[in-house]
Amino acid sequence: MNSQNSGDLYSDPLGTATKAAGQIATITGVPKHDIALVMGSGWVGACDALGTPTHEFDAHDLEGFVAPTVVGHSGKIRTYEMTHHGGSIRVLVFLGRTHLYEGKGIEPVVHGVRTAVKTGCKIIVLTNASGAVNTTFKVGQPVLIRDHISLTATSPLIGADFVDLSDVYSKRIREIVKAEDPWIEEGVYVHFRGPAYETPAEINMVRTMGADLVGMSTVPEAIAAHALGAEVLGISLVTNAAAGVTGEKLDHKEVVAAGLEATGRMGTLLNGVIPKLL
Ligand code: 8IG
Repeated sequence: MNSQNSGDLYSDPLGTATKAAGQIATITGVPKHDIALVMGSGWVGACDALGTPTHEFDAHDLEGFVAPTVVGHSGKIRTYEMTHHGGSIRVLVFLGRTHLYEGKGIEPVVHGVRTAVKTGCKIIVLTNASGAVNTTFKVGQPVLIRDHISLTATSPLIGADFVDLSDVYSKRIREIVKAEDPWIEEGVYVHFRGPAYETPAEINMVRTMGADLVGMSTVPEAIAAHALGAEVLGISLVTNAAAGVTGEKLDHKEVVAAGLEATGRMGTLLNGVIPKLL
């Protein structure tokens, strides 16, 4: 992040996002993007299926972006041009994200999606890796996020912004994905702050609550994007059974490995779905 501007993100998050969006337009020469993708752990390789990016640059060169600290989150931004029915679709891709557990507050966590909306994106695709709370889910399986449970006691929204969250993960878009991949399952994603994984007791608690997937991201971004009027698609790649399910310990290296293994299938899914979303 450009340090003389770091205060702006916290005091004026939307103004900072607007400035960053202007910088993206200048760097890429693309005045308006249509769809943004946030590539979570294990998903970065999947965007190679979208073709050759027309531009790639470092997020932290833009107003308000912090350098990423997690393995598998490079902090690069790419722009792709895809076509559908002869028309051109501009896709903005964030390789990696900032998480609440990094301790910088919630503003950096949602700055990417806010910037994407300010570049013109009306659809935000949020990908992540997660642990399976639902014991029928298998490692390497993509799951459509149908709804979420937030257990972080924080929100990207401040003040009397009483946003309706009954269709955050757009039903319209979920139907398009299911038409593309009829076997894809849906689930409820629960957000814990981390960085520690859960205890087996916590996993049993959230299973009782109706959760299918557990992770440390996506929920604040979905809320921030929805509050700005964007439609959200959330897809989670199951990379481990949640704590206590198999009796094995959880290890971030396994998460990255499971993601690498699923790269091809996730790429095909994104490449098929993205042109149909607009
Ligand atoms: I990948 O089991 C991944 N991310 N909180 N718990 C939480 N986050 C995760 C998990 C998990 N697996």
